[in-house]
Amino acid sequence: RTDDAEVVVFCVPSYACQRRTTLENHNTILTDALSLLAENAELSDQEGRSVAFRRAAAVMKALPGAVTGVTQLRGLPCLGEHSLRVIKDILETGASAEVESTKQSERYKALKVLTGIFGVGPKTAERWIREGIHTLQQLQDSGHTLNRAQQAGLQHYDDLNQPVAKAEADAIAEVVERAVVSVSPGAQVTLTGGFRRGKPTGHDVDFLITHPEEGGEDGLMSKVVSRLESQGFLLYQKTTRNSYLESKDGPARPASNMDRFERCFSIFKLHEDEGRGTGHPGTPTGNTAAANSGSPGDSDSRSQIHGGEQRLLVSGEDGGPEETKPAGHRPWRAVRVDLVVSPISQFAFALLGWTGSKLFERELRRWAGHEKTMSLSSHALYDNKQSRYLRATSEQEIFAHLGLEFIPPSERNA
Ligand code: DCP
Ligand code: MG
Repeated sequence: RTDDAEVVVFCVPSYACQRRTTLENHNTILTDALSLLAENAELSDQEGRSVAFRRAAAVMKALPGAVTGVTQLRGLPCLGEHSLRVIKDILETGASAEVESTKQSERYKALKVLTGIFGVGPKTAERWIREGIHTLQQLQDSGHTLNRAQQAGLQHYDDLNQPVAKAEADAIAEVVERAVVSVSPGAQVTLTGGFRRGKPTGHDVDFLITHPEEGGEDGLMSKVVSRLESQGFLLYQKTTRNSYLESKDGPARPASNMDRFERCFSIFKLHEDEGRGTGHPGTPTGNTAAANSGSPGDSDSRSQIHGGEQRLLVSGEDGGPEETKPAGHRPWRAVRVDLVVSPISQFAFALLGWTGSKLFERELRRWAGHEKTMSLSSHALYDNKQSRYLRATSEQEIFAHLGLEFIPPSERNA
């Protein structure tokens, strides 16, 4: 009882969208552990479990200080029995046996390796694992036919599993902006996703494109993609049409949180000299490139089956003088880039929906549905009681409609 009086008891609201979660995390050991269990559950098609662990991790991320004992957690939301046990084990013994054994399990490792291939989701990975495929080499030897995305994913495996730095995102932003403005002078490009939240790195770069005149965005995506393609910036791209108003076109689609904007999933070819005002798009300058050493994508771990990239190097296709470059060096790297086009009337919703984090988005929708009887998507906010759409031209207005305090992007890192 005397101990209790001195314990700092934390207190946070239960929805992540009611909290300010910065990148400053005082409990990384606990959140890494819970996130790993969340990831493992997600990869194993156990969504409920995954979300429970993610919510628990998000609560720990939002705490203003490091947790030292379980008594501090009394009354905190979203900490189920399982998450509490993991936290307790770590606080008391320094580790969680469940987390450690998951991390070391063949199944988890194989799921990570295989879903690390762009174009491979948990279901495909699971199927391959059941056939005994655990490594990239085994996958190649299996003779499985890979689709175009997966082939590109395999070809650029190392690059795409290398975090993207903010400076690289900025360089790509310049290229994308130039392309967008050249095909539609009034159009606007916004960096979204993790980089808009202030993250120093990301797994991809996300852009939202719009035009100040409603309808001005029509046909924009295909023009931008053609432009980037003709400039040699796209190693891979797949564009999906806007299907928001097209449900009559095909069989009824399953209910999904996926939004229906025109979207381009791409793999970008980022040149070392891009974004520094020296390079001309699509014409890699070998000499400039050769003068630079150690590109972020130039890791020594390039191994196993990634012969595709190596062979390009040997051919000297992008190269400067061979003898001035270390073996295996090439002046570009592959980066995942997502482009989304939204009409201006939906821009605020699209911006809010594409800024994340994923859990923050999920919690916003849960708040809207459960606490406000509203439906929020990346297109609109519908008030089910008033039976009408609520307009908004800024994120601030959307938070206000939802009865939430405005949380800026840098505090949406739940
Ligand atoms: N998003 C979403 N639903 C999808 C895809 C994305 O709500 N089906 C939103 C939430 C994400 C944002 O878009 O925060 C961008 O998606 P990413 O997967 O790129 O996530 P982040 O940018 O947050 O993370 P990372 O830094 O790993 O790229
Ligand atoms: Mg992203």
